[in-house]
This record gives sequence, structure tokens and C-alpha cells, in this order.
Amino acid sequence: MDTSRSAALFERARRLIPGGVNSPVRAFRSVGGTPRFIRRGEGCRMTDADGNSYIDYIGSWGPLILGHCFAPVVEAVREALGHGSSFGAPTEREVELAELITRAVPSIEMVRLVNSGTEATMSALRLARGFTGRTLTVKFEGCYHGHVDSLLVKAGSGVATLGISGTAGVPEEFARTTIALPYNSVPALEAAFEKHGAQIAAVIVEPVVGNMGCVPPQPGFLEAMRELCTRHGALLIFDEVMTGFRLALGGAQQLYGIRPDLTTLGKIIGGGLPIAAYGGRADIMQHVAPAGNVYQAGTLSGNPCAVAAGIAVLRYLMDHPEIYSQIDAAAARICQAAPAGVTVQRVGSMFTFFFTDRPVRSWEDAATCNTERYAAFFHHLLERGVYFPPSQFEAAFVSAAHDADAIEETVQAIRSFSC
Ligand code: HOZ
Repeated sequence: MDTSRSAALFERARRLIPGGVNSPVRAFRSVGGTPRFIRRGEGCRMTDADGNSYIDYIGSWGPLILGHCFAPVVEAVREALGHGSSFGAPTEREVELAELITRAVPSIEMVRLVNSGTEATMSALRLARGFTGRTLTVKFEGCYHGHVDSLLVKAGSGVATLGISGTAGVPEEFARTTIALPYNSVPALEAAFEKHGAQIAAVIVEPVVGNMGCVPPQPGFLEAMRELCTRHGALLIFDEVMTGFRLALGGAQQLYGIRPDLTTLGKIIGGGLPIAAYGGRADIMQHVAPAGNVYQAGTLSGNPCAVAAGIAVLRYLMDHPEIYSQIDAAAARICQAAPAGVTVQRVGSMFTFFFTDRPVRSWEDAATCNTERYAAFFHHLLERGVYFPPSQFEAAFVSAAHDADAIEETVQAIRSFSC
């Protein structure tokens, strides 16, 4: 496979952009080799600067549930852009997107649009502190909630991929406001509430983790979390930036039947354009400025083009709910092809091939993976035109654009790998 143009671009980029990329996992650091510079995408495939084509299982890290260049999204953005790219004033479409979100996710009674998942979790956390008058946050090791200072403690995604501490540049005082617990451990959660219950403002969790690879909650874990938060007056924040509109229209909270107090969304609600949101109980959301005194603002918040893309995607998903069983079945077919000795974990259309022979229920389990073998697997697939996440600690995503041919090509590529 000729990758000379990508290699030349990477060389140029490294002189100008830290590590040559604008987000760390893209740099292929943990798998080695040349990051592919992508020129265009269509459906489930994307083409790099050298003209190589790949079946894409990243989908921009989750947003592209309907594939690249989905016609209604392209049309909606084109139309919106023709009317003006940004106003810094409210628009009718923002109200429409808020209506679609609150209809699909009943726990979200009010919602505020922001620009990124990081902004959404940061704002939700500030709101939880403002509402409860408390300081501490409980998070789980291996979960990633964007690059919010206090939430980088024992984080997944790029922090786990690069094996860095996550707290360089974060004042110790901030890091100390975070209690990091093992995912799926009810006893650890009970002990934390026993010790700090009256100071805990919020528990934030990826209800299905995507950022240490795909790790589902064990039965009873989310239920215990809900019960402990209610009993101790802490808010439960579901970070559904990845799982929102991915696992079901109502996200993981619909799948597992848990009602959080606050939810963060991103990715799919922007159809590939930068948008995110936080929302939840109206009595809590009424504390956000200008309704209340917890401040949060943004020049490009509710950007017309991003909102138009989001509306096009959400409307399409609502009109075609059969997409969920279709993409779940496609993901299941891929997972069946996994090599022996590999632990495959899947929830709906997100999945991970963990190069370990034990179930992965926590970061401690994930850390046992053979990342060198994962790198070999990743390159084996890439050479055959199948683009999996360039990190053991990220989830892969199937979109509605992955047709039967693409799935079969993928299955063949996986089957030709020997562990
Ligand atoms: N942290 C993102 C995945 N969990 C990666 C974002 C990117 O590199 O675009």
C-alpha cells in the first residue's frame, strides 16, 4: 500500500502541529506506522491522500451513524449555510433540535447546546456543583469525559492509549476533587459514599464505556449508582456523548432503564459537525445562566449549520428506527469473526476486540490486553482496507451505510489474521 503522500503530509504537520495531529489518538502512536490523511468519505468508505480506500469503523469516533456524506445532512448544511453561518442570536432551528432531543430522551426536560463533548461535561459538572453546593465528583477509571481538568484523573481514550498520567498541567487541588473508582464495582461506590457522601456533588459515568474499548455495565451497577446518588443527594450524570442516539434513540439510559439527573450528548446530535449538549431535570437546568446563576456561554453555541445537520440526523433516525436492529446485526456479524483467544465485547453497534482472554469489566482488566498484538491486528486490517480504531482502548462503530459487501469484506479480512 503506497502511503507516501500521507507520510509527507505527516512530516509537514509535525513541524507545525504538536505530534502532527489535532487530537492525540489520530497519530497512531500506540500502533505505529503512518497516520492516514483522509481526503474524502462516502457511505461507509473513506479515501486517503494516496488514493487508498478503507471501510471505516471509526465514523469520526461515533457521530456518523448514517455514514459519510449522508444526502439529507449535506443538503441541510448547504441550505443552512446559504442563510448565514452564525448569528450569535437565537434561531428557530435550535428550538426544534431541543424539541427532538427532549422527545427522544425523557430524562432531558431542558437542554443547553454547546460545541464539544468536553464543554458539555465541564458545564454539567459545574452545574452539579452549583446546584448541590458540594465539591467532589466520582468518576470511574478508564472512563473519558473529554479533557476537563478534574476529569482527566485515571482517564481512558488517548490518556490510556498514550499511558500518560492525565494530570500534567492540572492543579493538584483540582485533581483532588475527583474520586476515581473501578468501573463496575458496587462495593467501591458504596465505600466512597460512606466516606464522602455529604460532599459528593455528582457521579459521572459512561453508562456503556467506549473509551477503554467497549465495556458494558454489569447487572446492578447502574441501579446501585442511581440509588446511592438519590440517597445521598448527589446528582447522577450519564455521559452519553458516545452512546446517545447510538444504542437507541433514548441512548443507554433507555436500554438499561435508568433515569439520570443530567445527561451529556455530542457526536450523533451534530451529524459530524461540532455540537454537543447537556440537559436533564428542569429544576436543575433552571440554575444555568441567564435563568440561574451557574454561568456558561459560547459564541458559536447552537451554530445554525451544526444544528441543521443534527436535526437532519435525528429526524432520519426517528423516522427509521429499524436502523438500530440493522446496525446491531451488522456489528454482531463482524464480532462473530473474532480470532480465538480474543475477548469481543459489543453493545449494539459499538464493539471492541480485546487482545486478552479474560472478560473486560474494568480498566484493570483492559490493562491486561496485549497492545502489541492489537497493533499487528490493526495493521493487518488496514493493509486490507479496513480501518479499525488505532488504539486498543477505543470502540469501533458500525453505521447504517455499512452494506452487506462491506461487512463480508471485513469478516474476510479479520478471518485472515492469525493470532
Ligand atoms: N477521544 C476521541 C475518541 N474517544 C478521539 C477523538 C479524535 O481523535 O478525533
